[in-house]
Amino acid sequence: MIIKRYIVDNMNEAMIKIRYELGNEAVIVSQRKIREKGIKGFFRHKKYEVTAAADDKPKKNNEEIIKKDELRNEMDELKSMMANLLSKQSEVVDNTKKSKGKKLTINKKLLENDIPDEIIEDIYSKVKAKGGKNLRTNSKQFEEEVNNIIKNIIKTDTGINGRVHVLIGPTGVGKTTTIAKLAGLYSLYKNKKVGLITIDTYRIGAVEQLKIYANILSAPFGVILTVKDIPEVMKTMEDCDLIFIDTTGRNSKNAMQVSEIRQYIDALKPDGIHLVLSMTTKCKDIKRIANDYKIIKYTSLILTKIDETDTCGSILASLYYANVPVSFLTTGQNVPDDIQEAKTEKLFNLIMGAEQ
Ligand SMILES: Nc1nc2c(ncn2[C@@H]2O[C@H](COP(=O)(O)OP(=O)(O)OP(=O)(O)O)[C@@H](O)[C@H]2O)c(=O)[nH]1
Ligand SMILES: [Mg+2]
Repeated sequence: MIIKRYIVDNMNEAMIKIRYELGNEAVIVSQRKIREKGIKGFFRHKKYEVTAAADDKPKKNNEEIIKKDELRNEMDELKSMMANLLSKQSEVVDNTKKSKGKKLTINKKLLENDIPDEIIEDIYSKVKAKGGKNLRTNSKQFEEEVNNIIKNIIKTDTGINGRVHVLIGPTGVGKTTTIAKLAGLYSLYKNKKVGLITIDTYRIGAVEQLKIYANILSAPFGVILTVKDIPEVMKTMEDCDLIFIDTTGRNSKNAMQVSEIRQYIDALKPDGIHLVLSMTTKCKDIKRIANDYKIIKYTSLILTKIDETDTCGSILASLYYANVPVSFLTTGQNVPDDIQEAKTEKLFNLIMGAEQ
């Protein structure tokens, strides 16, 4: 409450001042006639002392009040316009979120399975090139087109064609174990006479490792120390239907080591050169390995350690970057059971995370 005292000549003046300073709502609390003190005051007009009161802050004048009211109205209008705009905007955001959510269904599947962005982009541009330009990425049709393109990338080979097969690849991916599995599969289940050879004399114990499997299977076994040994060792295997040759695991970044393997392969002239890749390898590394090993013209892929990974984007990456069919998958350490011929449907399900 504000209380203010005015000394005025008349009540009219008092009302103007009070309205101006305290606003329309102000009330006059008291009024009385007064004279100024002293002799001078005796000869002057009487004055009025008016006391007025108003609530809180003084409302200066009508004009200001009107302006304030106008401002308030404008503010209210603006507020309701903003609210309108915001609700429309959030509708748009909601719709975008919803469509993104749907769009993510196929995109999410690809990303969740660690399929490299580069491959996803290529698949999407292929869908568009095939006439899917106007397809929404969240539509069923778009998803079907993506699936078809992935199935087209997947190529499988019926396995072992021809007589002599070499397994190559990075260190520790499972080359020797896979040779033992293949030898077991073909000798025990397919009644083939299988011979085993190793040219891996680099790693301690590597010869022994394969020799043990050869002994278990009663398969002929040979060791190639130099390129010159090849004809002689191959002669000892003349009666074999199938010959599997193990090689030293090589870091593909070392071009010298890779070309050393190539010298042996050029001399061996095998029917199949199988690049063994572990599916626990990062897709970026798969790309590099697949490219580095291209100087040895590998004819197929053997994908190992499928059991050790939850995401099989590495399968698609291997197929995409190597551009040769997959012949076998290995799914564990058990010799010879944990191996199977590659089948498109199985690979597709693994890539899309529908199968573990
Ligand atoms: N979980 C799992 N382990 C595997 C698979 N294949 C091989 N291994 C294991 O991987 C390890 C390496 O296997 P090796 O056969 O010696 O690999 P490599 O490629 O011959 O190795 P280097 O000769 O040293 O280059 C062994 O412990 C195998 O039992 C598989 O499919 N799944
Ligand atoms: Mg080995």
